[in-house]
Amino acid sequence: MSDVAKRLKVIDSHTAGEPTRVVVEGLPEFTGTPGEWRDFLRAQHDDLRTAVACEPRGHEAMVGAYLLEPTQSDCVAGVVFFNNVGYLHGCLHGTIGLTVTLAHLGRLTEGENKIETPTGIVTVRPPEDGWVTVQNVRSWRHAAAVPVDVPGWGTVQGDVAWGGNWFFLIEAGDTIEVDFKNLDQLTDFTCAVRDALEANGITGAEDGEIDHIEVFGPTADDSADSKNFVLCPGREYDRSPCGTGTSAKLACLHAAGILQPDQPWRQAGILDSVFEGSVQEAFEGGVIPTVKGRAFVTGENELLVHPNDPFGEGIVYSRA
Ligand code: PYC
Repeated sequence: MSDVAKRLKVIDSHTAGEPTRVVVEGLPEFTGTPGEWRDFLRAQHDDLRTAVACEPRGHEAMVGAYLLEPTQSDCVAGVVFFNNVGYLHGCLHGTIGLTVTLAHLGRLTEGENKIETPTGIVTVRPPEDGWVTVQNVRSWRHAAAVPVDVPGWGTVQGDVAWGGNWFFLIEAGDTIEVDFKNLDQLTDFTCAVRDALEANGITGAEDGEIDHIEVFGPTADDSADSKNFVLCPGREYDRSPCGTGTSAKLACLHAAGILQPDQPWRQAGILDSVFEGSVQEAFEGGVIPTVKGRAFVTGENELLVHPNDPFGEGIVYSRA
C-alpha cells in the first residue's frame, strides 16, 4: 500500500456564521454534471466527504462543497454540497461561501455568474464587501398546514415547501421560544418532528424526504421580519438563517398572499444574522427567490489524509 498522503486543497469561509469548506483541488478523475458527480462520489468516494466534513479535520456543523468544472458553457463553476451525514440537494449559504471563494481565487467575471448545481442553475454577482445576492432555483409551497402527531409535543402543523431542499416550516407559537438559549430544546423538538414526518410517510413531491425542519418566531427587536431555527440533515442546526430555508419560507409567504413580488423580507437566524430576500413569480404558483447574505473567507488549507491514519476517513458515528 502506498505511504503517500492524499492531499485536498480547501478554502474555508463562513456565511452569517455557517461554515463552508470548498474543496478546490484533489478530487478523483471524472467528468459529468453536478448530479452525476454526486452519484459517482457517493458510490465510490464517500470517504472524501467524511474526511473533509467530519472530525478530526471538520466538525458536525461543517458544510462542504466540491468545486467542479461546469458542463454548461454559460456557467463559471459546478458544485456539489455535502455535510457530515450525506449530500445536500442545494445550499445557499454555501453558494454565498462559494462565491466569496471564487472571488478570492479571481475566478468570477463581472456581472452575472451562473453556477451549476444538482438542483439547477443559480446566479450570483461578485461580492460587494462580502455581500452576495443569489438567485435561487424555483421554489414552491407543496402543502399547507399539514398536521403531524409528534410524540412528547402533541400535534404540530407545518407547511411543506421546496427551496432547493425539502422543508417542514412551523410557526413556533407557544410551543417553544426561538432563542439561542433554547438550542437543546429546539434541536430535540425539530428532530422529533422529522422522525414523526418519516413515521407518518409525510414527504415532499415524488416522495422527497423532508430532511430540514424550520421553526419561526418573532425577533426581539425590529431587525428582521422573523427569526428561525433550522435543523439540517443530521442533528446540527444552521448557524445562518439558511438560504434554501429562507427560499422555502418566501414561497410559503407568497402562496399565502402575504409577500408580493419584489417586497423585501428580512429573515434572521438563530444567531441573529440576517438574510434579505424577495421573490419573482414563476410558473405553477412557484417563485424564484433572491437571497442576499454576507460571507468571509476564513482560511486556506491543505488537508492530508494519510493511508495509515485510523481516522483518515473522519470519525463517522451516529447519535440516537
Ligand atoms: O443555506 O441553504 C442553506 C443551507 C442548507 C443547509 C445548510 N445551509
